Amino acid sequence: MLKTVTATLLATVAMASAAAACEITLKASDTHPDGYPTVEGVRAMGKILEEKTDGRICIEMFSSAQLGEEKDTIEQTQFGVIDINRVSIGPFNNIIPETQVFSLPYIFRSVSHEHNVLDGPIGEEMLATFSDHDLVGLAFYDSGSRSFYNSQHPITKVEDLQGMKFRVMQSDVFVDMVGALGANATPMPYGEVYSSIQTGVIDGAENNWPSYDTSGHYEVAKYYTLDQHLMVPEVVVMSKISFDKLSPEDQQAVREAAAESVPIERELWAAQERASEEKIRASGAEIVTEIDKTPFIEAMAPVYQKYVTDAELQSLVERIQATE
Ligand code: GTR
Repeated sequence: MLKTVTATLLATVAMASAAAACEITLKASDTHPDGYPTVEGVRAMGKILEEKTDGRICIEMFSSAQLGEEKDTIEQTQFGVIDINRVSIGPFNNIIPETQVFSLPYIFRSVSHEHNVLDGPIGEEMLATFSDHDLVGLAFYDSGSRSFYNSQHPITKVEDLQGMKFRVMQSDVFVDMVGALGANATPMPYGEVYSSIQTGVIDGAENNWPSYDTSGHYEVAKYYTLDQHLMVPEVVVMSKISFDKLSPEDQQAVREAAAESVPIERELWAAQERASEEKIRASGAEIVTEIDKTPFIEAMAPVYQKYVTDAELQSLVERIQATE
């Protein structure tokens, strides 16, 4: 008993002194709950950052959209109210045109193709585009591929989507993507999707296995078709206002901590993807795995035409396609 009390006391003292040692606490936001790979990725970044700065700089994670839905948290990050934000690239599309290229359907051929792009010069250039928008792009995290799910019936071909209503992230690219498939898109915040499916405002949405699982959407939309139309990377950004307050050494420590958290998040991601798939399959959801993607890919031509509007974006698309 005494031993337990002593241990608890020691742990409390250790925690208090660790907290006291933090001269700067960076406020971080994520829409996902504790345990989700992106949330734990940023927490790992925080631990690395503490080590690099002898405990002077800490990260406090506000998970489960405690600080708001993604679009609002991006604004708060630009204003310096939130210091670090882990968001999908999608909600940046209407602010930073270059990010639309990473949001084009079927732009990435596979996870390894995506990693090769993100880990190379194109990834660096994409992170740099954030600096014109009061943000500092720090790192990309994995988020697998997104597919359609709905409450009505299994989708086995493009025609099955005709006239259906799908929620998309708040980005014009995704509205046009759904339109090109003959369905109707409703952009809305992630947190409103569950009740919107439940009440029939929309027929479904689209996401990866872990989000389909942890949002509970599979409970109200049990038909999931692995058409894998999108691979939208997650991104960790920092407020430029907060970043500029740090010394050059501390800025470097932040950049390194973010980079070093990438392989950790990737490992967590791979495990979570498997676990979520297993759980959802066991839940009785109807999964369409075998699907001819060619008609889906072909239907996306107008989306490329509309968004790849100048020579610069065209060259970016070509460089991505030419990456191994
Ligand atoms: C998830 C992503 C979130 C959020 C969500 C959405 O896959 O991790 O950041 O963008 O999708 O659909 O809103």
